[in-house]
Amino acid sequence: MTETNGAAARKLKTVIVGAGMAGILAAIKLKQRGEDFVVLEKAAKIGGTWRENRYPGLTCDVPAHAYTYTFEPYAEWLAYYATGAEIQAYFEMVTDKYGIRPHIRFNTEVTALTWDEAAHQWTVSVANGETLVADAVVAASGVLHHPKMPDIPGLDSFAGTKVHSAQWNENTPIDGKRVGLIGNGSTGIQIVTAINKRVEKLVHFQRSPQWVMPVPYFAYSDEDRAAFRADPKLIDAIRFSDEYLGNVRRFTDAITDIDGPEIKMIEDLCRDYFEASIRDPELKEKLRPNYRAACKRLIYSWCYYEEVQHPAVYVETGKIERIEPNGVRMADGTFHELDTLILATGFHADRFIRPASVTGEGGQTLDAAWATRPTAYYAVAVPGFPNFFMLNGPTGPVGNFSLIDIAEHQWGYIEQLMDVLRRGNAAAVRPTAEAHAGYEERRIAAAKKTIFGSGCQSWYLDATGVPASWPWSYDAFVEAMKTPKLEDYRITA
Ligand code: NA7
Repeated sequence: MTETNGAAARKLKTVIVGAGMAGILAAIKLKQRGEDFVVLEKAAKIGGTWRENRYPGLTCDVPAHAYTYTFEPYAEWLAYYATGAEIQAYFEMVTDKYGIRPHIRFNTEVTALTWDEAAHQWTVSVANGETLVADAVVAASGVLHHPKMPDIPGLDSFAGTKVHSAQWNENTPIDGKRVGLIGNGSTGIQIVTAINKRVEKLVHFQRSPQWVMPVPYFAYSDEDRAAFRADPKLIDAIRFSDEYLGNVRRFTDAITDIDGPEIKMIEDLCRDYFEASIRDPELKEKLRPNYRAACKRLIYSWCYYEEVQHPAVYVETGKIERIEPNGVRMADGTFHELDTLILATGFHADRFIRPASVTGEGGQTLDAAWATRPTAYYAVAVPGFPNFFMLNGPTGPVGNFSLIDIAEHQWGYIEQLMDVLRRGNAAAVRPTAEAHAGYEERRIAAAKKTIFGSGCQSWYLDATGVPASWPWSYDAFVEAMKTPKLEDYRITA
């Protein structure tokens, strides 16, 4: 380790990749420090996931007042859960309020990041052929943004309108149409609740049933909003309430202790809700999961079970044989004639900053480093890739809680690593291979024992079937993010 004390602090030049929730967070924090940074955004607008997803029914399943930056509470939410459009408006507002927009270069896709060993800097290549240099890179490129198309024969032969949920087009024919919907993760379920009364019929193709957690839903009145404006402590009272933060703690305890009382509580809630809600015995058997609640990401809903029982909805659980120009053919020969086919089939969750190519020390690539699985030391840094920091990167906490909160804690950790570069003569900081290997060994052993690894398919699993997430409690995460163990980092001048 290099002695870094004594020398003057320096300002860093940082490139932030992505102007979604995490990139805007990083930009605000760097701006407040008076640092030199630029945000490179491939699209023409900010917002990341909230810019891309515009399907009917889009709602964030984290209570609205908890899905905000801690430093920017928001009195204007219309209801306990916010729609995607409201959240997009929130991020637009914050971007302007903190003067971030002039720091964003839109329509600027990062294609390559290359560590320059001599200069101790990243060379950042963008799609128009230009290059920038940076002392540090913050990869805030999101997790779920590469739509996954289902591998069903004949998909391209469909002659009606076909759309992936994340590429929603406002003109998609829904009203009075025969609509097919493939996929029943959080997205597919929200779409059912939003379009069931608009269609002639909705065939919901369900490969695996889902557990649904009943949650409260209510609108905030003008008086509520006026009260929030007048006294932001009322907002804090929701955000830091036992109902939200207590639930987050109980939730991570439930995930990590699969024989404990918290997971039993979740299982009981889901089962009781299911048993009490579905009236038709045939539909009930179709919707009954055969794996444990919370193994797949839990569906939080206040209305799905009611809406799926609308007469226009048919839940099809047979095997899809192929897609034909006019509809979907099932293995038993049944044919569903359709005008519109919606693919709510999820995302390639293992991409992170890729397809941008990232080349670190000694010419090693992130693709090679991640040949087995995407991984990062405490989810933020990778051995061999100095001064490269990730927000919501691989192995971070995922679940039914706010990723803004997770990113804010990660930022606190990353700032301290950047402080190492700012102070003294340190030019490069990266975790040691040994520290990372030890972390991964502990993490994988623990992850296999979480509820995510209890026997179901989900986007939480990596290519080897191991849950790709933080496998310990929320409090353990907060504690780990408080201070990086610098002895686990190689710091060089
Ligand atoms: P998810 O949660 O990955 O769900 C994808 C759904 O699509 C799921 O029901 C899959 O069934 C289904 N699927 C995928 N491929 C196929 C094929 N080939 N045939 C039939 N069904 C298929 O994506 P979402 O967009 O709903 O949610 C992603 C996250 O966004 C969510 O967790 C929140 O964090 C926000 P399966 O269960 O694999 O049988």
